Formats: sequence, structure tokens, C-alpha cells
Amino acid sequence: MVRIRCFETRVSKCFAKGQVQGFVHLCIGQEATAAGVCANLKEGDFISSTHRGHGHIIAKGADIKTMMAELFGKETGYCHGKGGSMHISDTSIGVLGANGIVGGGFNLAAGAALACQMKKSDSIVVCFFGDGSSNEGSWHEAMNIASVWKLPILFVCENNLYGISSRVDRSMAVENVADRAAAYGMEQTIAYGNDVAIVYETAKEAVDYVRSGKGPMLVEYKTYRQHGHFEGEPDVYRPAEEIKEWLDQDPIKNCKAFMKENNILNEEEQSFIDQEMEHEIDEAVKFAENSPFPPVTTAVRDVYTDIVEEGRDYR
Ligand SMILES: Cc1ncc(C[n+]2csc(CCOP(=O)(O)OP(=O)(O)O)c2C)c(N)n1
Repeated sequence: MVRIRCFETRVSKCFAKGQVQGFVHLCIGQEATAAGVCANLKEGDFISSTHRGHGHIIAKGADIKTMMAELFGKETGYCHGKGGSMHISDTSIGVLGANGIVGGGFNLAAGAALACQMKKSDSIVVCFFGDGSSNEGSWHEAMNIASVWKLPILFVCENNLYGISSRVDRSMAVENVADRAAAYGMEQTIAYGNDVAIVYETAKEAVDYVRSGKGPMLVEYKTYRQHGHFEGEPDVYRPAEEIKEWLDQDPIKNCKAFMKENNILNEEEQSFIDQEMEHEIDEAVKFAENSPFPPVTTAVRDVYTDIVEEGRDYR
């Protein structure tokens, strides 16, 4: 959680300085869901992510330097600097990709889960999504086919109460995203998403269920983003008391207090972790700053499918 927080806090600063290009959506405040769920995954498992994906991708083990370079638009980044924040993927560690298309990850996740099933492996797919995206047709298609075919997918909803500026009750007629799972005959559970221990335990049960071959499951975590929808957004639609209420429920602050009270990790040990992470992020920023931009001659490489025909090379 601290690694994710340090990464994103620095990204926010670098964005303000103009070093990070394109849209950036941060998950500051939502780290417990990414960390608590991914701590239950093993090598061979997959995740699909969203436009707010840094946390999921870091929690699944992505390389921080390569991520930072991508956000800086540099050649050493995950997409050679051409994708930015919303297109980071790393199939070598099972990250099927962040996604600029809301709802774009659902059917990729279903496809990967079908592959796991056909290979008779015990790997599973975790499909992270926001409350707003459950209004997309692709969500319902994936929920349906996952249930009918008993695919090994865990749908993880991070319900942060808003889809851009629309509160959930303006876009859904039911109270919870999880209520919709019943229509697909899917097991579901709802939990508090800002306590990493609760997330870990509920995700463990859900991951075990899915891995045992019983079919898909949905877990909905209630959480909150501390920043605006994207960096630079005015964020004028959320009541000040609501923001304050959730700032008091900061998952990292509260986890640290719990650990101190219960003699699990004292202040000194906690600040050691903070310093280690800051150092790691310093190194990542240095790497990104010192990396070259992709040369103009590669402008369309890795953007379109490589086509070589009749002597014309569009790469
Ligand atoms: C297909 C599509 N429609 C609309 C958008 C614009 N858009 C970007 S994020 C977003 C809201 C998503 O809300 P939610 O799924 O709850 O995720 P959150 O941003 O709250 O994490 C929308 C509508 C988009 N990127 N793609």
C-alpha cells in the first residue's frame, strides 16, 4: 500500500510540473483493495485493470521504473512511451492491462478465464472494475458468460461512490453493484474496502472459491478516492463533509495505527518502510527523467498492428 501511495503521490507532483503527459487517474485512498486482493494471487494468475490502474498493477508486481518511464512518455516505458498511464500491461506477470475504455477489461478477463479453464490450470483471473462501469453492456455480457460457463473469474468492484461526477444513486436503481449478481446466479459479497485486513480475508475466501472450480464470484468493496476523478480536475461535486469523513478512513494511516497499537510494527519500522519506498520512487523518477523519448521514426510502431505488404513497411 505504501509503495502504491508513494508512486502516485509522486506522479501527482510530476503531473503538476508537466513531466507526466496525458490523463492520469489516481487511486490514492483505495490502496487497500489492490493490495489486499493481489496478496491472495499467485504466479500464473491474471488481473484485468481499469483507467485507475496503478495500484492493481503495482500490487501484481510490475516494475516501478518501467511504469514511471511510461508515464513520462519515455522509450524505456512499458509501451515505449506511447500508451501512458491507462495502457500499462505486462503479460509476463499476468497483468492483462489497464484500460482507457470503461468496460474494456471485462471480456478480456472472460477470455483469459476461458483459456485457464480450457488448459485445466488452476489459475484464476481477477477483474477489477469501478461502480460506474457496471452500467456498461460489456459488464453484463461478461457476468453472464462467466456464470453460464463457470469461468474462474473473481469480479472485484471498487465502489468509490462516483463515476466521474455522477454519484452511484444517479446511475443505478439498486443500492449495491453486488445486488446485480443475483440476476446472473453469481455468488457475491460486500465488504468495507478501506481496511486491508478485511479486504485480504474476504478476497481470500473469494479467491479460494473461484480457484476450487465452483465458478465466478463478485466482491464489492466500499471505498473512496481522495483525489479528483483525474489529476487537474476541479472536483466540485463532492460534499466537503463526505471527503473529510473518508479522509479519516485513510487505509494506510489506519493500518499503521492498528499495527502500532498491536505491537506488529512500531513507528521506527514503519518509517523505515516509508523511506525505502521513497527511495525506490526517487530512483524510478531518475530513470524516467534520464530515459530518451521514443524516436520519431518509431511513431507508429507498437501503435498499429505491424503490416508489411507489397514492399511497403508501415512499421
Ligand atoms: C466507453 C467509455 N465511456 C466513457 C468514458 C469516460 N469515462 C472515463 S472514467 C469514467 C467513469 C468510470 O467510473 P467508475 O467505473 O466508477 O470508475 P472510477 O473512475 O470511479 O474509478 C467515464 C465515464 C470512457 N473512458 N470510456
